[in-house]
Amino acid sequence: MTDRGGIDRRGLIAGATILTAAAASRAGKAQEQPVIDERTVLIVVDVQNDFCPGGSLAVAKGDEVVPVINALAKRFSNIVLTQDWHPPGHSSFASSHPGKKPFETVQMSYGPQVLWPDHCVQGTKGAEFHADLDQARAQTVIRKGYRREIDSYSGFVEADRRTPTGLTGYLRERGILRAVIAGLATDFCVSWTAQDAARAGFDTYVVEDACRAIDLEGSLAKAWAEMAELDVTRIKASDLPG
Ligand code: VGL
Ligand code: ZN
Repeated sequence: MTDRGGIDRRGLIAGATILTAAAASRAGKAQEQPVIDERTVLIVVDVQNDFCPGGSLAVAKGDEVVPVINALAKRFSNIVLTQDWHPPGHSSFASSHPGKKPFETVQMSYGPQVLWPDHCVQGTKGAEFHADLDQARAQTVIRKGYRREIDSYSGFVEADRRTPTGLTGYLRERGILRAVIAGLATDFCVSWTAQDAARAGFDTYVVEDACRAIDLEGSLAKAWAEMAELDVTRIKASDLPG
């Protein structure tokens, strides 16, 4: 790895007087590939029509992740999908805030919230998974963002940072130790999901070429920096063991 996380970690090692085994193992992790076994899950984030070209919140080249993820998924025995799933009039929609436009930020009870075009409305075509995404071997779908007043970028904890989706419990109960994450969008739902996976104690990897970003005012660089801070490892699909 040549990313910022790797450099930071080496800097930390150089400056440390005592390096614990746990810190050493974390420090080395950026060089590693995840073990893919029955204790590893692939989390496929929000590969839905509205985030693909032609959708209401289209991520540039969002559809390009589909063949990469389909190929990746063949190597995993555990696959979970997340699905952005908003009621009409959701509080993250600019249309719910008179005078506000998409991509402006407002203050919500839980903090700042970017306003979006209406997207992924429950039961609509835009909320469906991309038609070419292989769903057959997915074991569960975690829907999120279904409470009108709370958004949820993360597949684990909603934007109030309190309300769990149930995914942590589901994965823990199944004995999962490692999460490999891909999908849309790198700087919002993928990043938040990866950060929460790491916080929940899963060894967490993001497959950068199996993701595409929105990149709003530096959000992509910020997302990678925040993920690195939490020891999320940035990998490429070709880094994964065959
Ligand atoms: C997402 C903005 C709003 C995402 C979801 O999937 O990254 N972004 N809702
Ligand atoms: Zn959304």
